[in-house]
Amino acid sequence: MTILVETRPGYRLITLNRPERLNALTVEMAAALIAALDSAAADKSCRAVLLTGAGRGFCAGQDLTAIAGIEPEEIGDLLDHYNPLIEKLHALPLPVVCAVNGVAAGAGANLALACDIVVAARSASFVQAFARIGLIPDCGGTWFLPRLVGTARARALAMLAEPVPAATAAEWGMIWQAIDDDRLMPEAYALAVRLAGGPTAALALIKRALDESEVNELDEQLDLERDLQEEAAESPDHAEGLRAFLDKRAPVFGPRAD
Ligand code: LHQ
Repeated sequence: MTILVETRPGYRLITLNRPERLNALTVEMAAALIAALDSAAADKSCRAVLLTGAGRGFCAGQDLTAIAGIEPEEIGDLLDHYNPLIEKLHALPLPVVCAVNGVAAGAGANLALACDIVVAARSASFVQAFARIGLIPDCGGTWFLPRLVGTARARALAMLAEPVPAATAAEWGMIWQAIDDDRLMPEAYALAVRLAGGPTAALALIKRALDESEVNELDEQLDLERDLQEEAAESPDHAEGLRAFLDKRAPVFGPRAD
């Protein structure tokens, strides 16, 4: 199986599973990932997703053995399979944690950047490897990178295709945290559990608000915040959060109400 999906209490653990190829992506894997995300979103007991890779790499991007000798239009056709995955990950109404356990190259780097909270092992690195093979960053690279690290770094990373160590990626704001290798998965599980115990409706609305801020003017964003805040205020989680504050106790958020 090219991916492994484990249902854990409160969250789904999805593991890219072609370790002998550093989890290089195929069309089959993209389809399996989309199906796993759809299934996570449809299952009301699932409140977060954790994505990681098996073996020593996170994901080496497109499986290059599959594109040798294909026509240029077929490269575009391949992206027709990957783009819906990136969109789905980004818009999933559940928090998505990515634990980058090793090198994340090409589309693999941008798959990670499409997630909500990215943590990486200190030994991991991010490489916009595309220019090395005469291609451009895809799977959202030209969209995520400048927004995360600014245009100066985005241009250099895309053009030079140099690896960025996890610690630098964290320092630059490309990812949330670099974590000692032996602590990566325990910390990633703890993050997923913490998010799974969070106010699911508010977390989904936070994603929406931040996404829409990419294109909104301030006045539009303030209007959106007003509307989404009303929605959040209607959730039982808000009532519980407020009650817990006044009672001086930790909140116990209820099941997904969507
Ligand atoms: C691989 C791969 C790989 C197959 C390592 N494919 N086998 C999307 C859609 C449509 C079209 C085009 O593009 C895209 C987006 C893209 O993602 S394009 C960019 C694709 N990725 C790359 O260019 C990265 C290629 N890989 C590398 O540069 C290195 O493998 C990195 C820097 C990731 C890791 O280097 P090492 O740690 O030294 O490992 P390695 O190179 O020895 O790889 C281990 C094995 O994995 C090796 O196989 P072998 O049989 O020799 O043990 C590699 O051939 C295989 N592998 N990446 N993308």
